[in-house]
Amino acid sequence: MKIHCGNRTLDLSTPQVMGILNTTPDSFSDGGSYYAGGGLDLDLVLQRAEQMVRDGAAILDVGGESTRPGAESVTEEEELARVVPVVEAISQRLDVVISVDTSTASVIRESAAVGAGLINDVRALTRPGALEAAAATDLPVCLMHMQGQPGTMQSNPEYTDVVAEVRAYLDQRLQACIDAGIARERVIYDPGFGFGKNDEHNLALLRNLTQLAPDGVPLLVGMSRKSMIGRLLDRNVDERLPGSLALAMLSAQRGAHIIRVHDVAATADVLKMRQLVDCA
Ligand code: YH5
Repeated sequence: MKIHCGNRTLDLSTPQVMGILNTTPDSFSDGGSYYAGGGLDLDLVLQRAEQMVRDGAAILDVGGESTRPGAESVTEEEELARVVPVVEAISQRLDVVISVDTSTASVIRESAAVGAGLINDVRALTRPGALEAAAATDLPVCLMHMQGQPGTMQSNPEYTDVVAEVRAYLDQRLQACIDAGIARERVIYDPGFGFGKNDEHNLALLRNLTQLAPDGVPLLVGMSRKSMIGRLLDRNVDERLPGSLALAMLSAQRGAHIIRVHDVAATADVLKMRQLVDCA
């Protein structure tokens, strides 16, 4: 399976690593922030981006909005200022697909104009103008499922059948994409681990990953360092690498095409080892 990301083609016949590049000033989960003095330090971001590419990331996911419960909401202007210069700088310097983690129409448009290769939206293009903006870019879109809103989604998530409900939502968003002129070949599904889900929900989604997307629609998963690992293993955020790697391997075994992680080198090793054993 191949997917066209602007001027680059991603080969998804083996699982690919997406490295997380957070440009929020409050980012606590990836062990650092790129803010110094009073602004975003582009050189620092570029160094980290370069390292992730050397470590084996096929995609870098640039995000300027924090979706964790309790996080400050970001204005459109602030999000543009955090994301667009980073996308532009990476696209001029590195050979990698740049994904933009955004729900905002203007960020979608302006990022695409400076070299983004993929739109990753945790709100599945439901914000006003987002669907139209994404359609106009010709780039692939990742549609993620979320129950509720970032601030409150973890208070008491409830499902009758989490796998069926997540699948039905993604199918409905796929149809909205098709109606807006986004070809089915451009769409990626993501069950949204931790977004309005308790541990049982997350585990049920992982166990049944293959049922979550129709044939030919790639699956992206993101569990790296998330709270589910913290709760299930009783680990602080800086102690979640082994759990994250286990989940990366398990998602690859269950058919994930793109794995979104903080620890690119370690994840790439795990996937390489799987490839050597299973896919020779
Ligand atoms: C995702 O799953 N997640 S942002 C809390 C953490 C660690 C990590 C407490 N954007 C996803 O990564 N996009 C985010 O520790 C995403 N899929 C897609 N497509 C949340 C995050 C995180 C939150």
